[in-house]
Amino acid sequence: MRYFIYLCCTVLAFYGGSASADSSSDKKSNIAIVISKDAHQRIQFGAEKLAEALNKAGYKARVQQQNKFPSRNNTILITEKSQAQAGQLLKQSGIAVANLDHKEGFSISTSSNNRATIVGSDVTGALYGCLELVDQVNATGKLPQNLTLNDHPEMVLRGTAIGLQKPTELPGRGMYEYPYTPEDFPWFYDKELWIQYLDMLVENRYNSLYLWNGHPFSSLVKVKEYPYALEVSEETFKKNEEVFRFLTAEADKRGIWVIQMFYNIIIPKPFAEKHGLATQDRNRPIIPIIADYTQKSIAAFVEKYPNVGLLVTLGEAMEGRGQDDVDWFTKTIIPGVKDGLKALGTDIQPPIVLRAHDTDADIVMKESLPIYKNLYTMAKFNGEALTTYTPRGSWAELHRELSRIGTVHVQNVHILANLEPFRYGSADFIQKSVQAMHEIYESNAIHVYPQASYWDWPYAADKAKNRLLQVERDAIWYKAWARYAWNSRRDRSKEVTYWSDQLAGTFGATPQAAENILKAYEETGEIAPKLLRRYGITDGNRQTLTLGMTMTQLINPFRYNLFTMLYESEAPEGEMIIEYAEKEWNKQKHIGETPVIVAEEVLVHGRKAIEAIEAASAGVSKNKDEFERLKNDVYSYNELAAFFSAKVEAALSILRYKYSDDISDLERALPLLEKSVVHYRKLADLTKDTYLYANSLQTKHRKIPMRGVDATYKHWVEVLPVYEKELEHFRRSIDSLKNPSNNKATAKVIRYRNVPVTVLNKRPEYFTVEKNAKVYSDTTLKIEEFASEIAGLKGLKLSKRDQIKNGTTIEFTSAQPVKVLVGFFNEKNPGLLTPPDLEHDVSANDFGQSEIKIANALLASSFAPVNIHSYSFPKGRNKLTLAKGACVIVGFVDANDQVRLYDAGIGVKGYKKDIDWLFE
Ligand code: ADA
Repeated sequence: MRYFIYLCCTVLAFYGGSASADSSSDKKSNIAIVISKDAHQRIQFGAEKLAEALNKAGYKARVQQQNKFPSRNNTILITEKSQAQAGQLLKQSGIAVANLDHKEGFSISTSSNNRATIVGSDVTGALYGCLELVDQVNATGKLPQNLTLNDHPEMVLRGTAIGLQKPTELPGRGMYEYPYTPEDFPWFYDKELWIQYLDMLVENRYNSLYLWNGHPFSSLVKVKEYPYALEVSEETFKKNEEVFRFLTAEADKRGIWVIQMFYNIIIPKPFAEKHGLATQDRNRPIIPIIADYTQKSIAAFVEKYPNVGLLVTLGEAMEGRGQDDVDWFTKTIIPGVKDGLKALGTDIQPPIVLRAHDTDADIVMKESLPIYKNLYTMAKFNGEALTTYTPRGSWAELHRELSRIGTVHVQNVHILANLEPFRYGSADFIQKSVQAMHEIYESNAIHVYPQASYWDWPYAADKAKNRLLQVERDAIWYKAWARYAWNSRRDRSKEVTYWSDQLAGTFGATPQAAENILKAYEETGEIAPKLLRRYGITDGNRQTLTLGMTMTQLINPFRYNLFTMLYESEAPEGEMIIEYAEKEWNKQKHIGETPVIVAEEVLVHGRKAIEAIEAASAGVSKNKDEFERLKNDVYSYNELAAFFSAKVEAALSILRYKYSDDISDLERALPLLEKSVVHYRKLADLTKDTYLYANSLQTKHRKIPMRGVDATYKHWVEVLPVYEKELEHFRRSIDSLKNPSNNKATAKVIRYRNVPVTVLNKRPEYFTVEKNAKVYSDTTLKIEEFASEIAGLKGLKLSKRDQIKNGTTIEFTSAQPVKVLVGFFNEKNPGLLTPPDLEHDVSANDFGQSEIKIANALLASSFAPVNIHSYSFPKGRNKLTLAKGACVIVGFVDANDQVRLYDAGIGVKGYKKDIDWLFE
């Protein structure tokens, strides 16, 4: 009772104080922020934030929970549409209820004397209304008077991603297999860091947070029937439970759904070991015990964390596309969720987001919607990069198809492999990208990856005394996507003012300096997208663009498994380097964005960015260290642009030689290639002391420009010698060509050597790689032509029909390490085995098979030419399993054979000689 009286007195004193104070709106006054006694925690959170902002601005504001909502001076009233007070408030304030039709919308009405009303269309809307006032108070230092504002988000889901993943694989584990432990993810247990991150999310009005991991369940739940599946110690398990509960509760307060992502089918290591299974195996059919375990662990998860949604990747660890995906989703995952809901006694369905990655999502959706309503789809915006805001082609069609299902379709701004590691803050590019999400993809939701260093969360790649946090370094990245996800139709000239103001705040900059900083961001913001979409091999993270590209990658991209969708869908209409060279030679008209246009444009972007950042320097008074780092990034982008520009010009001259046979074309290329190395050296100098690495994925999956195995070739300083050597080699090749007596002037042929193996398949049949040999036991397909390197190899003659129906399994023993050479037909056709593809399958290099060893190496009858890949095995007994589809087993060769990688051009119409040898 005493406590009650005390409380009343304080409230009265507080309130009385305000009433007797000068109530003019300019004067800093006591303000009561009134919310109802049973106000939702999001409204409480919003009210507290508003009080904080007002107090910082010099007011004395305090939150009061009471059921009377008095209309008087110095009072801010907050509620949401369905609350008891809403009707009265709407009437008093004149807010029209029709303004509150949108999810997460709000209306604010303020009058003089610090009177304000905030009504949300729901509790999150009320929270956002508070935050809108917070922003205004922060910007102007006072509570706005006579304001009427109605607003709501344009995109319905606005989220970010955090990976519980690491730059390298854990010993003895496969890709994505990272149990949640304090040893591997100390930051996961750092509650302060979570609060900092969640506050950033809510300040930017994000309403979802996705945690990415291979198989999180065995770190977060126990399954009664499978106690041995738990992957972490009891002590860690308790910590995980606690942190996950804390995180989901804090997120909920801020109107944020936590959504747990997982890959399929991955099983926990102890479970796998107990049952003699692999943790993941793309070629494994669905096995009942794995299905049962997965269903039960999902059920346990849903029961324990009912406020958490699921993001599902069907694929990567499951065979391609097909019925298995549908079955797994409808017979294992959805039933698991439903079992969990049943155990909870609720029918409120958590959201399940289905990724269209390595899956026919539309088919899976069709089968799933009748049994589960709260489904969403998600697909990558520009692959694993940022390349264009004018996406088109088949990828755009897929997006539209998913949007038109009628459920919400989420844009996945996935790993930004071409933006790593430099700062990115082009508000213009980002705004146009979000507009494209609406207009071209017809979608209405977004999910944003970290700007760089996804695999190294929470740190950025900068070499600084204390490692920089991404949440701080890349604040502009998170802010820009969120701002346009909320409203993409903002007026560009006002946006320039908005961002300049923001940057003026960050760097204590004069308006002119701030505008220049924005300009530097926007000019550099064009460079990486243009370079990748016009010269790149892939939109995937097997390429790190900022480390550059080798000459053979520029002049012979097909040898490196060119991912053609990059050019067809993720770039404006235009030409590749090789197309441009061919057209030039044939004097044909060029179309769209050409390699030459980009080579010129990136130089201009680089120059303008430098001019802008230098002009800004003198006007910066705060965060000077960070400004210097940003400036260094601008210089780095400029050198990167100059490196590519010169190298691409060299490439075009070299490709001309392919047609002209004129050595002067090569001679013309030489100074250009030299120039590119000079710029790369400058880039290495700029990054030597400022960056730890370029790419955060430091495994064997990285291929371009160099193999990234065991965290190698991850820094410019390491890659520079590659380009220096390439230049030297080229110089010598020109000399050799000029001196015909020098027999080094053409590539030397080194043959693969057969090694003895015992094939354990039933009654194996063989063929020899020679003219007219039959490569299958059940067709008449005969070898017409082949590369000298594979002549005489002993291939395995299999049944083509059986390969198509059941896939290929070869068991064999050998006394020495061996590589199995597998030929993939160079054509997309349902009956043919698809080549290893790291864009959709991270296990595609587990045996070193992702790279083409000899392109167009063999021609059999009228079939497409065959590209050869190799699968490495240790000595002893081994098994090679390939998915369904025809391929040719060309031979078993010595694992140490180092045959030059190249394109033999066999069976390729109009093929012009191999010139890769000029560089390697
Ligand atoms: C590719 C990529 C992986 C991962 C995956 C996905 O396989 O190489 O790193 O991002 O796609 O989940 O989309």
